[in-house]
Amino acid sequence: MNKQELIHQIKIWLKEAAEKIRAVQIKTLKVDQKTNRKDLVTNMDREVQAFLIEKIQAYNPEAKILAEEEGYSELESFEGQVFVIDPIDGTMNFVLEQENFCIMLGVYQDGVGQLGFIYDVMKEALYWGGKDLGVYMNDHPLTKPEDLRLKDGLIGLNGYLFSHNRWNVRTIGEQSMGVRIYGCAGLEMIALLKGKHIGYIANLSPWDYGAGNVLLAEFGMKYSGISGEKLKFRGREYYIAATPQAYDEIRALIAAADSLNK
Ligand code: 2AM
Ligand code: CA
Repeated sequence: MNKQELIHQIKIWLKEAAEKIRAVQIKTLKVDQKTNRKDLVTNMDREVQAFLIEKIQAYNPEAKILAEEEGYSELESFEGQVFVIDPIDGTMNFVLEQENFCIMLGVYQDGVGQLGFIYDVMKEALYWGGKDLGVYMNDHPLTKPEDLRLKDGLIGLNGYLFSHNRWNVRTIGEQSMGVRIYGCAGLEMIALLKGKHIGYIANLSPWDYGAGNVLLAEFGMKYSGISGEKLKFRGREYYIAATPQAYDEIRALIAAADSLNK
């Protein structure tokens, strides 16, 4: 199957998965806690993941899968074709708001990002694209955002980092035009891709950044671990993504906080 055909298939899978989620009666949803009372999983997270894995395995039985739920959360090797899946990104929003959550899927080949898909389920807006393909919202091409500075735009943060002022984020927020906290990595990635935010700092797992990074790279955005290191794609880690200028400014403010703490 060529790349265009794979893109076509993935869009069909994601639309079908989104329809399943939109059809859920929220009262019948089974909600469980994972590591703590704020870390939730529902039967829909599990069902959507199983649905996508079944489609991927029918398409390529050799493909490897890295996904949030049920024993797919670590991979030994990224050789070959790897699908990175978050069946519901923003589960808390799904449960409490019934909006502001995404389905995310990234396709990697030998560790290199090829395709990324972020589906804002309730808005029926699919952001997708990939290496040398551009980035689209449904059928409309997006324009590469301007390389704005930190002082010229909004920054997305994760609530925990902000309330604990980890990594100097209060100063970073003050130097920006303002802080936004969406509680959904996919929506933060979308805001960056549309040029509505200039940066995002959070504590993320590989399925939270796997799809988004492919799209950010296509638009020349920078991303890394908190000290500029390559992302590990294993476990949760601190994450920065930003326009190239804002990225360098954010990194300098984080480094300043680091040296103060030593
Ligand atoms: P999730 O809903 O798929 O877990 C919230 O700040 C963002 O961080 C969401 O995108 C959320 O994705 C992600 N996240 C990753 N690990 C998390 C965890 N253990 N608890 C809460 N949010 C988590
Ligand atoms: Ca999830």
